[in-house]
Amino acid sequence: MKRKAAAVLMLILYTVFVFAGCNKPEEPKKDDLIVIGMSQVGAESDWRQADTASMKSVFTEANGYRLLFEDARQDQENQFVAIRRFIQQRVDYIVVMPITEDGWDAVLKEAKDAGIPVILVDRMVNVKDDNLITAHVGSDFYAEGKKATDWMKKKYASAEELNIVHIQGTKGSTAQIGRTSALDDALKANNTWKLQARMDGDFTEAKTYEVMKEYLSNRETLPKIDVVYCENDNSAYGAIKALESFGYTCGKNGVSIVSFDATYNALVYCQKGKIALTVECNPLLGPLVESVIRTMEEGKVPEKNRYVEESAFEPENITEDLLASRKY
Ligand code: GZL
Repeated sequence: MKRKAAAVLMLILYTVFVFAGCNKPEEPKKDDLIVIGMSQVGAESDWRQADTASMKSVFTEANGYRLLFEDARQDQENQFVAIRRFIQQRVDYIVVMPITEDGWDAVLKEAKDAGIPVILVDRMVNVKDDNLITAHVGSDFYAEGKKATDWMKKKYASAEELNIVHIQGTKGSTAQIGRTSALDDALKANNTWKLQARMDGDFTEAKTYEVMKEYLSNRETLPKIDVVYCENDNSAYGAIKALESFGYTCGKNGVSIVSFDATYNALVYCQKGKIALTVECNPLLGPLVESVIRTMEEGKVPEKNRYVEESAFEPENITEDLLASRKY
C-alpha cells in the first residue's frame, strides 16, 4: 500500500512540476523583440538622468524590447543622425526627446516615408504636418509656470515692488518656452513686478553659476533681488551658489528661489528653506511611452497627447516620508 501511495504522490508532484514549468512566461525570442530607436537629449540635469533611467527600466529584452539608445549630448544634429540611423536599421518605433522645437520637418518626414511611427517624449516639436508625430507624452510647461507665478502672486500680494531675475532653460525647448511664457504673462498682469534680468542657464548648474556670477559682479549698482525664477532645479543650484558667494541669503528672509522639476535634491534644498518653491515635472515617462506602443501593437490608435499629473512643493510640505517616497 505504502509503495502505491508513494507512487501516486510522485505522480502528483511530477505533474505539478511539469505544469508549473509550462506556466513560466516564455522569454520572447530574440527575433520577436520590438525594436525601439530612442534619441535622448543628453544628461544635462538630474531630471534628464531620471527620464533615461525610466526608459531603460521599461524597454528591456525581458519585457520584449530591443532598445537602441542614443545620447545626443544636447546637440540636435546628433539627434538627426541617430534618427536616420534608426531608419536604416528599420526599427519598429522611433522615440525622440527633442532638444528644441524647430528644424524637425525633414527628418520626421523621412521616418514617416519609411513607415516608422514617431513618439515624442517630454518636449514638443514645431512641424507643419502634425501627422509626422504619432503621439506625445510629457508635461504642460505653461501650466507648470502658471503654478509658480500664482505662488509668487500670493506670496508677494502686498509687495509694493517685486524684483525678478529670470534664468531660462535651453533656448527654444518647449520647457523653456512654456515656463517663460507663463512668467511673461504674469509680468504683464502685475504692474508691480519688475524683470531686472533674463539670462540663459541652459538647464545646467555650471552655466547658471557662470551667468549669475557675471550679473552679480556689479552688485553695488544692482537693484534688490526678491525672486530668482530658475527654469529647472540644476539652474537653481547654480544660482544659489552664485548668490551665496556674493553674500546673499536664499530663503525666508532673503531671495526666494523658484524652481522646476522637484527632483530629490531640490526637495532637500526646499526642506532646508533654500528653495522657496519647486514645481514638479515628472520624468518617469517610460511606462506612458510603453502604453502608447502596446496600444499600437494591438492595432489601436493611441491618444495624440498624454500629459502627466504634477504637483508643487514648499518647505512646509516636505516631510521625511515624502522624501523617502520619491522615485527620482
Ligand atoms: C522638462 C525637461 C527639462 C527639465 C530639465 O520636461 O525638458 O529638461 O525641466 C531638463 O531639468 O534638462
